[in-house]
Amino acid sequence: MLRKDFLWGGAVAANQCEGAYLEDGKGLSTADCMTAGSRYVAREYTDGVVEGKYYPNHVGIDFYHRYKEDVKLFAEMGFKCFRTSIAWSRIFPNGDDEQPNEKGLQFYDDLFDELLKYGIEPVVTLSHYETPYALVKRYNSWLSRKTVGFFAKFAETCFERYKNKVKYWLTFNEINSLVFDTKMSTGIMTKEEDNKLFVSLQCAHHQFLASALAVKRAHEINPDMKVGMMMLYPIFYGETCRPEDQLETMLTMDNHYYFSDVQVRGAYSEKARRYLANNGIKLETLPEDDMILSEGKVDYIGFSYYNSNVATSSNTDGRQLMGGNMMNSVKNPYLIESDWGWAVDPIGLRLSLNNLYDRYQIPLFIVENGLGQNDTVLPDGTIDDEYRIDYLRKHIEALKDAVEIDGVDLMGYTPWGPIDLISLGTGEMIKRYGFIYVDRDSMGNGTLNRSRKKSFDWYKHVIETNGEEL
Ligand code: BGP
Repeated sequence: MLRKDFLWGGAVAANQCEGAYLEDGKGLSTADCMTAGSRYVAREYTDGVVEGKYYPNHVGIDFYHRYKEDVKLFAEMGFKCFRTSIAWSRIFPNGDDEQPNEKGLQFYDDLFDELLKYGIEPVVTLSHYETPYALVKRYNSWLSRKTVGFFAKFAETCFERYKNKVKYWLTFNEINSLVFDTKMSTGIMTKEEDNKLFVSLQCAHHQFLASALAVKRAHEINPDMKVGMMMLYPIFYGETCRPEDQLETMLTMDNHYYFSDVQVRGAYSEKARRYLANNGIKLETLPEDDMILSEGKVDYIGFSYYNSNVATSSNTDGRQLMGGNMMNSVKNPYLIESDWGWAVDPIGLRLSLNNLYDRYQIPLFIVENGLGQNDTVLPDGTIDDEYRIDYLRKHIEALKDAVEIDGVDLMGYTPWGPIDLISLGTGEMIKRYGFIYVDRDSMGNGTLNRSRKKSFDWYKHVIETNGEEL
């Protein structure tokens, strides 16, 4: 049985749904500078907002103005929690402002009040792939140690303001994505001549410090607050049982445990130190850093899981690859792929839960999972998304196995995008995850009206029965 207080809900990010990108004093963020793309065309990250280009996040799904209607629908499904993020540039428009923007703070007060009115616990990410754009221009974003201080102030402002409303926090969304996409989480565009590994790991070091300072401060402000780390868990299988493929699998995963080891254990592992030295990376640090990290260990691990990947020691030139959340790998012949090429693998979720729990022994929280697929609205207005139900049912079965058979301590499950929103990877609107359909296409046409899909009632029943009836 899942625990009685299991946190069923859904997860979004401010920049992918709120819109109102310059309203009520909000400053420009890195996410506001991402154009629309598709599965085949990469999103472009522009220097500020360029006229004539389409930026889907500027309107998102207009959650900023419609959140009451949306929260009501979440409540109707029986959500116990709702994960969203705070747009940093709503609170500190330039990131380095002296005073916070009151209207930004008020928006989240109102949103949290609305959730709490229905008994829905907010789960809040402080940084979900958006950095105030001014910090990128003025300080080179997370490469600068100054940004640690700016973030710490932002975090403290949020903890002080929402200490009686928000119990569950996450610091950096998918922090380990820094190893393969520095731009997404920092806004830094590396140049040919840059040492990319140094840039990403120096930014990571600063985010580790910022996260640790936030954890410590949160506990001082309200000891009941729980602050988690958030990682993309990219489980890898070796392509064959050749030892070389297994070694490749281990080395690939080491790149990701590099992050969770620091945030959970409060120190770089010996392996991480060797990795830095072997790659000739000398991080810029201060003597107090070890202490800061050790005092800011997280309370739980939040992670996203969508698909599994395959590691190989063979040459991949000319081979057909499969997609996945933020990365590609060689194909897994045993799995089917979604329309966007991501391998559907519920057992991979059970394995991921086991891997993380065996390694760290602290509570886990699946804060993202789901199937991105376009939906067809039938002539009578209904949407029969049985494929989404099927995906989620199998993943919930897998997480139950991890809890009931393997003994994993799991706090909750918040599938990604309970309401359709802008895709992070492609900027499309038609890559839909929701139980709630939003009438808008990838070019920005549509009424933005909301309607219930078939999965809406299904998920409601899952929550009602605490996952007993799927
Ligand atoms: C994760 C992000 C989310 C998100 C999700 C789905 O990496 O944390 O912000 O959107 O993946 O990815 P996509 O939107 O590309 O389908």
